[in-house]
Amino acid sequence: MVRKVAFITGVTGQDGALLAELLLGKGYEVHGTKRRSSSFTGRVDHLYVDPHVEDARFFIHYADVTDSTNLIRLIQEVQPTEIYNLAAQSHVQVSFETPEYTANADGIGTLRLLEAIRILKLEDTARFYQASTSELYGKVQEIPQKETTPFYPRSPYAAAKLYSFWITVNYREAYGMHASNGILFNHEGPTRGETFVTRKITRAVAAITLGKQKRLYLGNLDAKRDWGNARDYVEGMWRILQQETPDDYVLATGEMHSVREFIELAFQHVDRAITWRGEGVDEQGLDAKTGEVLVEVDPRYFRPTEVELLLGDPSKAREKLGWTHKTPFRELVREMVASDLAVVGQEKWRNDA
Ligand code: NDP
Ligand code: GDR
Repeated sequence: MVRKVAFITGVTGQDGALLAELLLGKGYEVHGTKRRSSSFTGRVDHLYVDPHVEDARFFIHYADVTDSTNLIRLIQEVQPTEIYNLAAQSHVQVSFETPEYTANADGIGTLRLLEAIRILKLEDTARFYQASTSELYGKVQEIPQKETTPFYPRSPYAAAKLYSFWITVNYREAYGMHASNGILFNHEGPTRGETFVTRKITRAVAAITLGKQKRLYLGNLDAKRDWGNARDYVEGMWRILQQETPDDYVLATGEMHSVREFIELAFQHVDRAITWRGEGVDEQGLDAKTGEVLVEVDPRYFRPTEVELLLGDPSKAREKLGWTHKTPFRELVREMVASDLAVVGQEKWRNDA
């Protein structure tokens, strides 16, 4: 039988947990990394089984992508056939506050993993996936954005990921590694981190509906993104590594919406229509019936350099990988609002009790 052993850095993140679940379903043995400091492991708790159980196939190891020796030791121990590098300081705005750390984890972290493969002479047995991003496109050069569109990073996060993109290409060309980049556009879901804009909105809509919050403060409402469902995207990551030849692929929906549209749709799911008043920093979103201010712009959420719009062309992934996104935008928003109504409802119930 062919050995199928996956090593996932950042398994406690949104994508890591969904990917682990997908691969376990496909019969893989899955090894994921978490940090000693990870305070939140809720996304993988349901996958965990006591490693003493005979048929356990999911294992968690402590690791940090800023620590080469622990990566080398772990990869030597696990001897993975597929390595998915998802670990990153993944928040664009936070990268302006912690640029050096972000470069270390999101840039050099990738180099450390590629070097581990080389040092351990696993070039012929281990395939490597790098979590590249639509943020690489940054300042608009072409719409829609595809594999051949020039990059123009607009944040320390994107600049670090640019290094990772190219070092992955370089190790593929220099050492014949099966190393690929997935250039993924924004993908979301009920387990998305709470400070990313979609989850911030759906949590707030739930909290406002349940009387736990009065107002939602946001930054740039004009930003436009190509938002897909994370569940669909982890399937694409896996498909990328099943190809005979390593390559780079855009995964996107090919549809774009503004932050403002996301807000309107999220409130629609709780039967509230929003009207807009003012402009720029003075813009407010009002309940169309009562006039109550539900959304307000707070400049603290503006970024020093913004990525105004991202729209992906996933044709190559469709043709070569047979991959397409499956979740309509409206359905994604509905699923996130419904999930947050349940989550916030439970929190309220516990607090009240
Ligand atoms: P999350 O922020 O949800 O998860 C990131 C994971 O990386 C967490 O498990 C985190 O652990 C871990 N991590 C952070 N720093 C380190 C470190 N120094 N060493 C080891 N682990 C670390 O991100 P997503 O799941 O959304 O994204 C996964 C990857 O895909 C990231 O690399 C992201 O940049 C990239 N990406 C994401 C897109 C998206 O729309 N979601 C789109 C394109 C790319 P901890 O809990 O300890 O912080
Ligand atoms: P992004 O996602 O920067 O695209 O990076 P995020 O959800 O943080 O921002 C999307 C857009 O919304 C605007 N925005 C706000 N953003 C946040 N977080 N909070 C706010 O209050 C707010 N108000 C408006 C932003 O300015 C931006 O234009 C995500 C991450 O997952 C990256 O790791 C990944 O690489 C890219 O997606 C693709």
